[in-house]
Amino acid sequence: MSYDLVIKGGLVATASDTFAADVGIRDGKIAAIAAALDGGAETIDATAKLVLPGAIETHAHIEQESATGAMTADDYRTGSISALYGGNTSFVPFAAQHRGQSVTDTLALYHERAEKSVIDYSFHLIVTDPTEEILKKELPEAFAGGITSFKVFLTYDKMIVPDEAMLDILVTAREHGALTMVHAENNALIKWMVKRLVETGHTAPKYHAVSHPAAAEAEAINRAITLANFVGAPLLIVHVSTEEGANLVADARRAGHPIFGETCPQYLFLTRDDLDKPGAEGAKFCCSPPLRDVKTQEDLWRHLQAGTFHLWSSDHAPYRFDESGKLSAGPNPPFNRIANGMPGIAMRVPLLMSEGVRKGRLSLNDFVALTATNAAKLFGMHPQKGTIAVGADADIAIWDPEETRTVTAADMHDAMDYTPFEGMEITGWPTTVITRGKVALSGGELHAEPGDGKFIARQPFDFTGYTNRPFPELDPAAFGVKLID
Ligand code: DUC
Ligand code: ZN
Ligand code: ZN
Repeated sequence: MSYDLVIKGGLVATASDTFAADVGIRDGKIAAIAAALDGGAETIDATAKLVLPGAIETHAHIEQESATGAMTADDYRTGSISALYGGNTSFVPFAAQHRGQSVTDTLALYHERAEKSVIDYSFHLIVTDPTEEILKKELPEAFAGGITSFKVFLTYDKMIVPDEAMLDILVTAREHGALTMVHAENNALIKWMVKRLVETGHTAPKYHAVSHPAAAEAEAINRAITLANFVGAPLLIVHVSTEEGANLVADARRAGHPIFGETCPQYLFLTRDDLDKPGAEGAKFCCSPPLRDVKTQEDLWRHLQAGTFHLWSSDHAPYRFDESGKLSAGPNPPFNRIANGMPGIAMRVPLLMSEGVRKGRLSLNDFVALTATNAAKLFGMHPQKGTIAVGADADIAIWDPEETRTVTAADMHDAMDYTPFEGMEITGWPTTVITRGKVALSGGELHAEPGDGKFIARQPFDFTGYTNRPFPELDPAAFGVKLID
């Protein structure tokens, strides 16, 4: 047999197995996995390296306008390049529908923006305006076009979806096999806190954390799960930042509901003390939900180890530390006028390798699940993406588990002027990244071109293993009334 490329001598790991093998690639696909393969037009020596599925980033804000008009610093070129340097071979950023906009037009705009991506991509829709037309026509059309997930917000005045509309959205999603993602924080509680803090002159960045209490997250997660379970719809709670929130996700899973959780590196490696840096520096660490404390870091590690979270995502939301981003309201902005979010798309996977796998907190297989396989399964891309198997896309990251580097902003290869992880010493880095059989990155050199990335039309949510039964009030067999399809 002949191959375009053979990766020789590495230790291959999937979400279930770790084994020494050569991997043969032909026409952009994995064609063979065997103890020894010859016949490669090109060969990569992976001795003492890990050969892993390319990671899949499923929470990133790229070339996205916020509801207040702020544009992220990264576009699809820089965002995808930075992702590649962090071992990612595909990503699923958001396409944000703002109020009054059509979903169809929004998607067309993001399809155009994403043409310069160097890695494969899809989008989650952000839905802020679920009109009848959108629920009945535009969302089903989007799902049919391979956009099988979307995000709603239970907070922010310009984004918030009331509970009744949330039920409409969940039912539409369930009917069409789409996965709803939710930003779960109680809007009223946050606004009540912000008002009191600002009125009393407490406006430094550190009060951002005070204004978004753990209770706000717990209440909204509980509500979102209750609504989803009521109609039997799958739900992903994104960026869970508290023990209370993680416990709610774990309880729902234990009860057999299709409820999923995601957490992010910032909640395990940073704390609210970072918001208290001198001057406006704390603005760099303003994100929502906010950074918490050391105990919460330990709680979230425990939940990560226990399998509560399916996803480990960056929530890359890059706003520069200048007037285009964090300082748009002036050099010393009040905490409630600082763009929410921080960059991290290049660091998500190396942080988990270093602090998770290398420090013995997670197995290599759990690492693969959290960074690639679970995302591919949850978002309808498996087995094309997210694993090393014959027939899958040859999306592979070769890692040197021994390489140690100190994190610097320049090494992120993004359009940002800081990284919140500056100065951390990280062991384990991707050295070669292969996208659909092409060496896109090797030895720090980029070989990918804008346009190399292609759109991934995703499959519907897979309900296998979940009962998917709504509450009895919606079951025609129980009360003789048919209220949903
Ligand atoms: N939610 C996100 O998911 N990212 C950035 C800000 C936010 O509110
Ligand atoms: Zn969010
Ligand atoms: Zn986000």
